[in-house]
Amino acid sequence: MIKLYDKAECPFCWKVRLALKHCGVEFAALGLDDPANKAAWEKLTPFGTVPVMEAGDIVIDQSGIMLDFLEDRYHCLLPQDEAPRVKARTLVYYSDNVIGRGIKDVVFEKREKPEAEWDLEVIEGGRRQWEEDLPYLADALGDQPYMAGEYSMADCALAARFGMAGAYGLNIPENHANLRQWFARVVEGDHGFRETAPPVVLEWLARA
Ligand SMILES: N[C@@H](CCC(=O)N[C@@H](CS)C(=O)NCC(=O)O)C(=O)O
Repeated sequence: MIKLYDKAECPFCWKVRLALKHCGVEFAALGLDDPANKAAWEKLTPFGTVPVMEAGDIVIDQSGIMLDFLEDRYHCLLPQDEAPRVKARTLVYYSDNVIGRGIKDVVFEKREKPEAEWDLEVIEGGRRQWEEDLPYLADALGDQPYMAGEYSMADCALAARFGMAGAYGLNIPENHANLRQWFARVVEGDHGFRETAPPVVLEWLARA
């Protein structure tokens, strides 16, 4: 059984949980709030980050390499043709390095402080950044059902980011109807979204 040292709200971790689910791989998510898990995790990574995956003798401490590992082993995360494979990987990169920046500002501001102490300028700046980073994704998606045509690692990565965005008050503006439909498809489809979501996202979905 694969072990995944993780944190519920970490988007890199959620991306991997979604990928494992999609590939039909059984795994144990080991939260670092348990001191035994934390001690085991510390020995496995020089980076000090989550997620860390243990698959038998194989230890992986970068989420992108975990996706590649699952794809290599199970052929479950990328389309067959070359162009959509490149596109899926490019969108994972965008998810890891670009779309998260506005979301992170908002999440950190809201999560770490009581509402009375929120810096509204930081939150507004994060919202603006989020909205500036969306058109690239709307163009990439176009009228396809999923980011690279069929469901792929790109959808796993972006579903986690959009889930966290929604839970912390960042909506998909109405002018991006295709992104709204894509997100609804990911949440409501058989993709393990709810089963792998952190509590804050489930609470948001229950309210919405
Ligand atoms: N390049 C790493 C980035 C992972 C990462 O930044 N994880 C964050 C949590 S979302 C982390 O562990 N930060 C340090 C910490 O939480 O102490 C990967 O893709 O796995």
